[in-house]
Amino acid sequence: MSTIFAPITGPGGAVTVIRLSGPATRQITESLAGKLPKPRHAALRKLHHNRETLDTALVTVFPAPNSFTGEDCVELSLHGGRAVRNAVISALTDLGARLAEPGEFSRRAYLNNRLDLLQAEATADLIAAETAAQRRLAIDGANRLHAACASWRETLRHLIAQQEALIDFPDEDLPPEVEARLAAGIKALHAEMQTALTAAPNAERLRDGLEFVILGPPNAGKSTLLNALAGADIAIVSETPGTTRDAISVKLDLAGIPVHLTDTAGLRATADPIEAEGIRRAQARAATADLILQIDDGFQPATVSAHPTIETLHIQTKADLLADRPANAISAKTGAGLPELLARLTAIAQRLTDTSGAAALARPRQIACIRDTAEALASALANPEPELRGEDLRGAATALARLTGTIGVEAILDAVFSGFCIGK
Ligand SMILES: Nc1nc2c(ncn2[C@@H]2O[C@H](COP(=O)(O)OP(=O)(O)OP(=O)(O)O)[C@@H](O)[C@H]2O)c(=O)[nH]1
Ligand SMILES: [Mg+2]
Repeated sequence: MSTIFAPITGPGGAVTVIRLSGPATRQITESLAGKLPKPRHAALRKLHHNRETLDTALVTVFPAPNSFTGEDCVELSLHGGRAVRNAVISALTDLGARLAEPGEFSRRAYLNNRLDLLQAEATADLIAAETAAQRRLAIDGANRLHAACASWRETLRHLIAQQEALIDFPDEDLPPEVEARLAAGIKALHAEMQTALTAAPNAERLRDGLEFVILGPPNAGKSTLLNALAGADIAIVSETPGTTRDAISVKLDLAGIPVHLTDTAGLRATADPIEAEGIRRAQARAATADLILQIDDGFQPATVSAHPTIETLHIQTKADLLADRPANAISAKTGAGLPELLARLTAIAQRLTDTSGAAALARPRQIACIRDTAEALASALANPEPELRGEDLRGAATALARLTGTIGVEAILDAVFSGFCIGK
């Protein structure tokens, strides 16, 4: 097993922390810093290499197995700055350590049973979280999923044991309730997983951010609305119809929920190939949106949505120019109706990401594991033949074990850990 290291702080700070993990960690650190401090006590040491002083650093040793990775670990808190970091990195390389791959520390932690796959994914999500709701999903949602998973595993273990009893003692007079209780147990577990699967798209949306797309005829005030909602001058506004060509996105934080709001080219028949490409892109964005903001300025025929299955919010713009202002109309010029629109968008965002306390399956991998488990349970229910039912229940247990990684499959591990940043 090689000894790996990586800076675990971003560049530009006053301090750079480098983490080392692996069998040669102590020896390499001693060579750099001299006598090691007591475990888990930070101590100041001069770092030397090739008779040169590299830095004065705080050194902390975390001996195996009580470390992040479960291996011997050291953290070196250096002065920030590229020269110090580069000098220490090249000294560590000289001494036989190598730069860690993305996610390699977490992968070792998983292999040493310091965390399971769900916990590893939750850590990655927490680091990537940009809004309050995403942070909560990465902490509370992941805790709920972890607890649910443990309880499902326990239930399934009992169901398998009951099924084994039915297989092993077929001729004895087992009371008929045993069979009925088993079927009811499978049904209840299946229902719990269906509930989690129903909430999954909302958890996924919260993790990835919602996609809201502004669509409508040219000159209707789409770019003006994007700028107003973003509170910044991002898209070009002009009275010339057909101004916007590229789809332009901004990130909004609606009560802690991340929303990507996209402004698009105005929809109309056009001979201009560049504008036509812009319109094609607008429709493509709308086709995968969570919400379409359908803009109408009251001066030209409203466009009919080509995306009837996607939730659509109709918005009347330029209220200041209309004699009698319709309810819900907005004016970017006077600001009328904008707070109400923001409140409606926030309510929609909350509804689309609500997981209502369900176990939050926020990744395709997690959803696939639970779907496979639920399918095996459904098959067990449809199978009264005890041996076949037993087979289905064991299949369900295997699929569920993949969720936490109790059954590790190399391909799954690669997919999970390659999504991490270096240093995690
Ligand atoms: N009076 C008034 N004018 C507005 C309002 N919103 C937008 N406008 C004007 O309408 C014109 C078009 O605005 P844009 O935001 O560029 O419209 P668009 O829908 O992005 O247009 P395209 O990019 O061409 O599709 C500009 O002159 C804006 O100043 C409004 O609420 N009131
Ligand atoms: Mg525009």
